[in-house]
Amino acid sequence: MGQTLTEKILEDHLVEGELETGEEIGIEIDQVLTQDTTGTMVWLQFEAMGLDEVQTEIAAQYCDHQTYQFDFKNTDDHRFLRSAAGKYGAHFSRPGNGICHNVHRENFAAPGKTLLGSDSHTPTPGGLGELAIGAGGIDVTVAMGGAPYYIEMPEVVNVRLEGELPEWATAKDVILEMLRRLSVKGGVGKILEYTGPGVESLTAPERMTITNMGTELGATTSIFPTDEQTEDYLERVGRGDEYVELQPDDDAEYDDEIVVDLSDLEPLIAQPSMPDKVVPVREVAGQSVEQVIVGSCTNGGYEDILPVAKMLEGRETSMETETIVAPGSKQASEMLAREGWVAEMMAAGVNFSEATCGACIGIGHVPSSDSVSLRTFNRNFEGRSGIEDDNVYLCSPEVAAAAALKGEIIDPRDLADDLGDLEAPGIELPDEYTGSKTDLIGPDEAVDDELIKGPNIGDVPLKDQLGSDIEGEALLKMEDNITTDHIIPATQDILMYRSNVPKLSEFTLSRVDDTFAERALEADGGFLVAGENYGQGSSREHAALCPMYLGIEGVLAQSFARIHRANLFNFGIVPLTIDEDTYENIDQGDEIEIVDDVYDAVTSGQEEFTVRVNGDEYTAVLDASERERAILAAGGKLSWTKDQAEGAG
Ligand code: MIC
Ligand code: SF4
Repeated sequence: MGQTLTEKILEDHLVEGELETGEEIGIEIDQVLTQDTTGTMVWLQFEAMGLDEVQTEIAAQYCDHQTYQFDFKNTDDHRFLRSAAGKYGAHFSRPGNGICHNVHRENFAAPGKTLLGSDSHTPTPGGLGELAIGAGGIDVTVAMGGAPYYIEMPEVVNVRLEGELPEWATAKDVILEMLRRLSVKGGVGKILEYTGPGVESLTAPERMTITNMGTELGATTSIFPTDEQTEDYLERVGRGDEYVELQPDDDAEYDDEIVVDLSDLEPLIAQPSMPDKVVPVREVAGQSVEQVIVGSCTNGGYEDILPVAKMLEGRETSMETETIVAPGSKQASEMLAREGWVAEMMAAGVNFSEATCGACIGIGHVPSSDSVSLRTFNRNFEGRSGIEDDNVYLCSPEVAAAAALKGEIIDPRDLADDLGDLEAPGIELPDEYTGSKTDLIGPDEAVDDELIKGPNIGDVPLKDQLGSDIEGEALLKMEDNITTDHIIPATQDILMYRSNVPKLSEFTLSRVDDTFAERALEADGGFLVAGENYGQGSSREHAALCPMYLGIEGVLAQSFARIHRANLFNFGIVPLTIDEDTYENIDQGDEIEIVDDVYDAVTSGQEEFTVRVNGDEYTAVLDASERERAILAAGGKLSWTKDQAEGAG
């Protein structure tokens, strides 16, 4: 039987297990990436594990999420990260150099390699044929120390692309269409492998817009085969020698198939406040737009901003709309500046910003209250923009530029009809991606060789070994699709405590209930209860680490998002799956008791647990591998890894 592309790359990196759906496999990791808001924990854990040198081919530390440095805490984090990269042998990308995924794709992403990153959009270079997976920080730490990364072999789904995109439809519309069809949980447990005759019409950057946002579907990763487009892109970034041809076998068997005819697509838009609330732009046209932002790791490339610049050239943006362009990398900014496009955009009324995540997580450019903000980003979870009553729409750069010109949501085809002389800009790659490399410091140019820790950088909290009796209150009952932005928001006032867990924990779930953290600390133990897809969104391990710090011992949910589920194991919190009936029967405040001897049950491989709620008994399921059970029993991955090292030594 033939192999899928996913299977080929996995087999090449397989160190444990078999490529059977649902089986746990261990794979070798070639590259890791981390960023400023997850990276401090990565390196603190690297230090706590007693590791002394990066073992992967490439390790890259980016400073991208919080680059405005409002406070010494941000600058201290960045200085610490530079020192850690220097001491342990990683590349260091300075604040302002751009978003990790953009800078990584320009400099390091390569077909056939594996990449593990402490950011949920790590799958971006799947568009170049790299098998790239997002994970919690400690998983990245361990991989960077040279150990394999373990996952359950996902289903591999064939996403067959046919036809070609018509004018004004873009790669963003391809992934918005996928979200419309599959929803934010439609990709959980799956790798989406793109195939079919439509693939060759998409340039590598367009493919990376699609793979980037596979994360919003909950997919483990997304990947494209490699071909002339891939080679062409690698040549233009000056790394043509890293090209390898990678295709699935003709008789490859997939677990499922989805067909998308590109020629049927039209400009689409995701409405507030979930990336899957997708409709044609025409359905919501006419609403006035106060803010437009072009950028992010999804649509912040040179190729994404150039169409905007072309559409705005010689025109003026609406007086009612503030238009911001924030490229994904300094390289893109520098190239657009040298070619004169930055000046054109500025003349049209654009507020040109530095290359940062910034506004995507509510740092800067917060929309005014109860107004419409149109963004080319990948996520629009409620409150993520920095204000609770936000109305964030997600769309392509072309749709964003059309709104900037008109001052309201408009399908660019209709704007073109109105204006008469507006042409579809299409996609254009530069002959050569130039741009200085001054902000990327290689391991052999390291500035520091010792860790520098400012006063805000704390220790990694440890949890005791798993106990036998777990009981406590259902401290919070939540609905479906709770995001990590609900659990630990990423806005500036909170983000600056990512290296200070006791302080950060005060904000845990405050968006859902501002008494939670205090109640949890007082209760000293207890449960969280949630519906489907609990913990979707970010890779931030703080969303498990902080509940752990507050004493939460178990989460009962109808289902979990992949990375968050792994993070719960990594921090010793028992994730139990319950059915809808059980969910309905638990109220916030109920006393919950796990009837079994939890330690024994977890270590002996028991799957079904009896949970007593107000005297009634229900079944909850622990679906976990032997390794995950051992991690849970040890009180989390840090203790487990240390125990293993001691055992071995
Ligand atoms: C996000 O998009 O939510 C983030 C901020 O990039 C996170 C990482 C983090 O929380 O630091 C992610 O996607 O993993
Ligand atoms: Fe940054 Fe937003 Fe991309 Fe996350 S989704 S890496 S915050 S640009």
